[in-house]
Amino acid sequence: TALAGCGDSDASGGDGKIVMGFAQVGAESGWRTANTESIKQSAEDAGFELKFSDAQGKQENQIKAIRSFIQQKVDVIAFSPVVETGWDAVLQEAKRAGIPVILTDRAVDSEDTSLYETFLGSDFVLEGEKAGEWLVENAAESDVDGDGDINVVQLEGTTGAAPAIDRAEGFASAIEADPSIEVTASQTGDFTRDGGKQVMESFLNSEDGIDVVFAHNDDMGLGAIEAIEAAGLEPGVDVKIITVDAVRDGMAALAEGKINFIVECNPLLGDQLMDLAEQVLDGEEVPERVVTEETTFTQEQAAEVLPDRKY
Ligand code: GZL
Ligand code: ZN
Repeated sequence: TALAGCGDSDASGGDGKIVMGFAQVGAESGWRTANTESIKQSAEDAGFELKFSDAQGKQENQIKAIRSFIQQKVDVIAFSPVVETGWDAVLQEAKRAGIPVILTDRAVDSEDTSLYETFLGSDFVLEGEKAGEWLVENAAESDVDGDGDINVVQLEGTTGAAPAIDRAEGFASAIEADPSIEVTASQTGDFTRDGGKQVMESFLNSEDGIDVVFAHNDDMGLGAIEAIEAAGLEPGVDVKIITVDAVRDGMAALAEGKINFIVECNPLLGDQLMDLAEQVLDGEEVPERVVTEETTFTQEQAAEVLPDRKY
């Protein structure tokens, strides 16, 4: 139309395209890679102009990216906050600039929910509960050393990140159902394979009678598998492993019996994000919270679905 792109000052692409600034956490895991691909593909499919930044896991980089999106006067800002705290100031700046913000994947702890339009992402407490419930249901065969106690070591996600905090909380509440299950050691592996491997190596040296590993994501679980095999033990048999995400590499390990149970965390948020952004920019009401659809997988189920997995 004649008016489109008539030198309007804001960053909306010359041809009237919606411009979205997306501040991503980083590229720490298979989940994150799949999430980034989904955001980029969905932006293209929706005809958005996407300005994308990768913060390498640093909050100050995400804040810088959001500030730059504000300067560029993008139409809408979306991001996955690497940790829950420390966002109020920059979100106030976006609000003053009249730029709507959509949270995806991870949450912020801001009391003021007027600082963002909606939060699209998984229920991480429920994910932790699903992991704990599986262990309670499979307690008998999870006491690998037969000492009557089920000793769990926990590989935590990034310290301060909503999925790490909430998965630990959900898992702890679910295993209260069986007092013989106890988390005897817990440390962050920062959601990376290397982190999971290093922490698992130290647990194998310092902890006696490890029966189960609960890793907050597949990548740390895959790192733990390397450490367990290096110690001459058989993952999935000598040590049971429960993880979260269900990315391809995790599902392959589950299908081959090295992992025992995976709780899915769906990274494919792109289409829903673009729909929500359009609704917000059209001035439509959007729900304050949109919870992602996701399920769980046993070893048998993984073998069945692996060929069709998109990520
Ligand atoms: C969860 C997401 C987590 C994944 C990890 O929604 O924030 O971050 O579980 C990723 O794999 O690093
Ligand atoms: Zn035991």
